[in-house]
Amino acid sequence: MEKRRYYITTPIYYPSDKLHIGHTYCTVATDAMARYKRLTGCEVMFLTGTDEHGQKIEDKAREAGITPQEFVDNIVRGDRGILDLWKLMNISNDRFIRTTDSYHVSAIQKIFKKLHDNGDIYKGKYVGKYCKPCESFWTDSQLVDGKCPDCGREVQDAEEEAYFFKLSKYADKIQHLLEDTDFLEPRSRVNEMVNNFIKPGLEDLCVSRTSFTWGIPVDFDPGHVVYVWVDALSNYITALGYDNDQYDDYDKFWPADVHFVGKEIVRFHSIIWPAMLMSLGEPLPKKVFGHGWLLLDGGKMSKSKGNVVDPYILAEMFGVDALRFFLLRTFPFGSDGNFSNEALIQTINVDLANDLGNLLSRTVSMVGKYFGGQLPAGCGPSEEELRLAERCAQPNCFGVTVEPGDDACDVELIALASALRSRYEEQMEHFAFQNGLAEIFKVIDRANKYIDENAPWVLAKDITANGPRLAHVMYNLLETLRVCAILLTPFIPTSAAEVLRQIGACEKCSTWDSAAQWGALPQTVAVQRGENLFPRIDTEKALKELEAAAEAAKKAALPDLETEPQLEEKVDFDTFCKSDFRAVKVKDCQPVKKSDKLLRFTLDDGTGTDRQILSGIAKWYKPEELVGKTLMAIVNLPPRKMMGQESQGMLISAVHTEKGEERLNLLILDDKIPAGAKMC
Ligand code: ME8
Repeated sequence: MEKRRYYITTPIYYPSDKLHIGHTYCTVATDAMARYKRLTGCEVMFLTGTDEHGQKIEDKAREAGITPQEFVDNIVRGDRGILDLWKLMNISNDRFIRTTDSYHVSAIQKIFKKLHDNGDIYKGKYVGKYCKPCESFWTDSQLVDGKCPDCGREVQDAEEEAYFFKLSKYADKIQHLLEDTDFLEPRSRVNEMVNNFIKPGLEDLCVSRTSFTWGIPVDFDPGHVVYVWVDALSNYITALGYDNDQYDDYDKFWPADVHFVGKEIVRFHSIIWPAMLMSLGEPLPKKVFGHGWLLLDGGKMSKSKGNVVDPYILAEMFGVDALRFFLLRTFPFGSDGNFSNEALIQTINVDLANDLGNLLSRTVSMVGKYFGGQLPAGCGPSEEELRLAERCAQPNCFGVTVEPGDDACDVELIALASALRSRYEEQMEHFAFQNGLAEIFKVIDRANKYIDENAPWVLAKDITANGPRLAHVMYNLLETLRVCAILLTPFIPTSAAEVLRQIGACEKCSTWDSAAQWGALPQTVAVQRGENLFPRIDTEKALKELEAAAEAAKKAALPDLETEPQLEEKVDFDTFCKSDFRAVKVKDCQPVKKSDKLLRFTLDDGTGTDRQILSGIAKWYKPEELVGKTLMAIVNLPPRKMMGQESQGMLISAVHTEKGEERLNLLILDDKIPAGAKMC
C-alpha cells in the first residue's frame, strides 16, 4: 500500500544574526511533528532553510566589510551557524533550501514573470513606509503610533519606481479562505487577519525594489530586485522542484499539509502566499499554523534588544533532548510563553529526572535485582486484561471505571496506557504538543504510583509465594514504559530510543502500531541497565553556570577591536598649533597613595626643571617599567589638582577597545629623541 504523504515546513530563517531559542522553538516543533508523522507511517517531507536576500543583509555585510554572500555563508555554514545548530538539535529535515541557491533564483525569476505575464504584476510608484528590520512595507493606516505594527520600531518614508502585485483582486477569495475554512489556525488569528488587513481594504503589494541590489534581479527589467517576501514564500514550492530541475517532488508533496510560522508572519502566509498561488493557478497549502512567541521578561527576544537566549549554551549544559522536551512541554504551541532558566531546570527535574527517569531506573533495577534481568514466562497480561486493553485502545476511549479489588490498580494502569496512543494522537493531530505530552505524563505518574501501591520490595521478601505477582507487576511497568517511550520518540528521540533499549524492546515492539497493543513486549525480554538518563540538576549551581556562560558568550560576541569614530568637527590649523607637544623622559614614576588609577611621573622636559604629571594609567602599567622611557606630553595645559597633587600637563596615549575592554598604550618614543623636542 502506498504510504500517506506529509509535507511540513518551518519558516526559512534570516541569516542576519545567529539564531536564538525562539527560532529553535519553531524548528523543534516542526521536527517533532515530522517525526510523529514518520512514526505513524507517513512518507514525510520536512523542509527548512534560510531566507538570504534583502536590504538588512546587504547593510550588515557592508558593516562587516564582506560581501552579502560571504556574510550569509558564514551564518549558515560557519562554526555554530544554522546548519550546526540543527545538527546539534537533532533536526531531521529532509531538505534545506537557501534562497541564494541557483535553482531557486532562476525559479523565482520565472515565477515573477508568470505573475507579470498573467496581468497580476504591474509597474507603478511606491510611496509609503518601510520597516527595514522586518523588511516590510506598510501603509500609514497600518502603522501603530506611527511605528511598525510588528516590531514597534521606526519606519522610513519610501518612494521609488516599483512593480506591484494585485493583492486587492484576491481580497474576497482570501477572506472566504480565512473565514469559511480551517486554513488558518489557531482560529484567533483569523479575526486578526480579517479585521486588521482585509476589512480596511487590501491594497496592492509592492513586489520589487530598486534602492538596493542584494536580491533576485527581475530579469526582464534590470535594476529591480524581487521583493524579499515573494522570493522567500516561494521557497515552499521551489524546494520541491517547481519551475526548476533540481528536484522533482512537486506533484508528490504539494500542496503542503502545514506551514508552521511565527505569529508575526501569519499575514504573509495567510494573505500574500495564497494570493500568489491563486494567481499562479496552483493549489493552496492545506494549513498555516501561527505559533506564539517565546518571550523573555515579557518581551520578544531579538538580537537588537540584546535579550536573546543561546540554544547552544542550554543544549550543551542540559542535553539536547531535555531542551527539546522543555520547549514543547512547557508552552502551548499557539500562544506566547515566558522563557526562563528556572522553568527549564524545573521541567527537567520534575518530568524527566523524577517522573520518567525514576520510573525507568526503578523498573529496570528491580527486574535486575529480583529476576536477574529477565522476567519469567507467564508474567504477561491475562485474557481479561487483553480484552480490556483492546477496548481501551479504540479511538476516543477515555478509560474504564475501576472496581475496587486486588488488581484494581493493574486495570487502571492498563486501561490508561492502552488508551494513551489514541488520546495522544488526537492532540498531535491538532499540533497540541503540550497536551500530547501531558497525556504521556499522566500515564508515567500513574505507573510511579503503581510501584508504590504494589510495593515490589515487600512482595520480594517472599519470592516463592509472590513471584508470579511480582513478575506481573514488573511486566506491567515495562509495558507502560514501552508505550510511553514510543510516543515520546518525536520529542526526545535519543532518550526514547535509550528507554526502549534498556527495557529490551525489539524493533517490532517499538512501532506505532505496537504502541496500541498491550502485551506486545515479549514476556521473557532481557532488560539492560544503562546510564541515568536525566540526572537531577542542582538548580542554584546550574543558574550560576548559565549566568557565567551567558556572560562569556556576550564577551565573545563583542567585536575583536573597536576604535572611537573620528570627529566630524574640524579644528583650524592655528588652533591646533597652539598645543605644545614635547618629548619627555621619565626620571621617576610612583603610584599615588589612595588611588588605584593614578601614577605620578617626574619628567625631564628639556627645560632643566622637573615637570610633574599625573596620569590615570595604573591599570595598564607598573611604575618601574616606565622609568627611563621617552614619552609624549602636552605641556601647555593649565595645571590641575588630582588627589591633592598638581599635574602639569598630560601624557599622550592611544586608546581602543578589545573584546569590550578598554586598552591603553602610552606613546613611547625612540630613545634617540631628546627631552624637550617639539612634536609638530
Ligand atoms: O521571519 N519565539 O525569518 P526570521 C518564537 N525569513 N518564534 C520566534 C521567535 C521567538 N522569540 N523569534 C523568532 C523570517 N521566531 C522570514 C521567514 S518564511 C517564507 C520567511 C520565529 O529568521 C519567527 O516567528 O526572522 C519566524 O516564524 C521564524 O522564527 C523565523 O524568523
